Amino acid sequence: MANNTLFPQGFVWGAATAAYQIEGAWNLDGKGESIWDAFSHTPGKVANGDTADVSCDHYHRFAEDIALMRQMGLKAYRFSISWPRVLPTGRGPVNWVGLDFYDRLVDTLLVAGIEPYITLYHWDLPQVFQDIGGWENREVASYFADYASVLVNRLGDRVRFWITLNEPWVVAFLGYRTGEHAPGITDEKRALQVAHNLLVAHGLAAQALRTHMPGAQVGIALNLWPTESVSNASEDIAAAELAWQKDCGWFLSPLLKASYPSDVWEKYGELVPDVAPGDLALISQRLDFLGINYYSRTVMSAQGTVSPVAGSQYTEMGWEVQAPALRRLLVRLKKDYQAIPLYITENGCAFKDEMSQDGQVHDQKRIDFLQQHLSQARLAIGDGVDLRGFFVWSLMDNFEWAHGFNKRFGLVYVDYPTQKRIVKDSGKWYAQVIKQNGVMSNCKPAISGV
Ligand code: GCO
Repeated sequence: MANNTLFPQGFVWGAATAAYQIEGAWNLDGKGESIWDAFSHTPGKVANGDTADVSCDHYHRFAEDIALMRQMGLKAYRFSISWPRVLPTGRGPVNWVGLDFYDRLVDTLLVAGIEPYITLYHWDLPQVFQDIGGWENREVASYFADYASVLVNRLGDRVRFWITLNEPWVVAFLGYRTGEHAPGITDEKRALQVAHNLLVAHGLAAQALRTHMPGAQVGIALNLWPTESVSNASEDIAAAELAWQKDCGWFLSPLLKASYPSDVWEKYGELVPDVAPGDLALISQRLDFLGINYYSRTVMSAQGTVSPVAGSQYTEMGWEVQAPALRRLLVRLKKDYQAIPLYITENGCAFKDEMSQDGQVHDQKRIDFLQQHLSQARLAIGDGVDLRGFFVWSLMDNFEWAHGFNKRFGLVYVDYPTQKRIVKDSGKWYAQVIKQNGVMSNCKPAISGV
């Protein structure tokens, strides 16, 4: 294998999941209701009426799932914690049974030689908070820091990596602008306030984590996608740049430059959020790493989004497959923002996976997808980007939010009626990548059938 396909020594190979998407046990052992429980139980909100009440039943099957991770040779596992499982009323008394679940999960990972990366918030806000305004209510940001303290006090002796929020863009804009996600509100002004309050919550939680665990590695995971101009015409380029600042710069700039992008701020006019004195200093405190969730790009002209892009392949989500844009994104981050270690905290794809006659899942398209993205990630490292790790979204098929169980992203196939897991060809391929610390064009499965 040529050296330039090898990754740096110690590169972190992982996979990611989120609590609501896999755990099930939505009302067991004292867990409180989350906004996603409430949302998925509301008719018409999720495709096919699906809910994640049971989902992959990971709450009961986590040991089996960790055994699969070990078989694939994962070095790290990124998962999220369900806030209402630990604090059923959001604050106040701890549900020890719920916290114990995460304690056992962490211990079982460590025994398997897998490093836990914890995400504190992957969208399942305690419903009791929604009743007092949810993320629009700034007090919730303080409660989030208290929740972070509970977790770091219990798990900080074993967990080094902490991700405060997953994709605040999605929380704010799909939750409050399009209403496609919980809590299903459609109001742009409120969405922008939520986006700001989330960043405040990030800042407060980062402080809390460091207070209780001085060595904590604290980061945030943003969904970032390059917005690229359809042509070299200056009006197309300007439209693409504005869109980038509006979606990605809106989070990157406060975090890494202590300010909101001024052009976008002006365009928003009276929609802009209330920002209290000191907020931007709080938000822009040191980050130990930035997590990037990369799935696709957008192509723009002065008239708007260009889609489909002629000649491009699309996933089941309707997202363009565009690995070279990942490299361009990483290089741009290095150029435009302060130097900071980066992780790809999510990358992956949904395709129509089926179990074949032979009982296996031959997902060659996913292998091709991951191979292309890893190759581009490796090229970015060659460009001087400080990329430390890569987490496939997702470890296993799961509840894909408003799409329900219709979209399969996993390295592991889940047969929901029986809860049987089958490592897909892509999972076997990934095991080989990990073993060799790099992508080879002829990677053979490192493990055979499960
Ligand atoms: C995301 C989400 C995941 C999704 C994945 C595919 O962070 O967007 O973390 O929950 O399932 O992105 O849409």
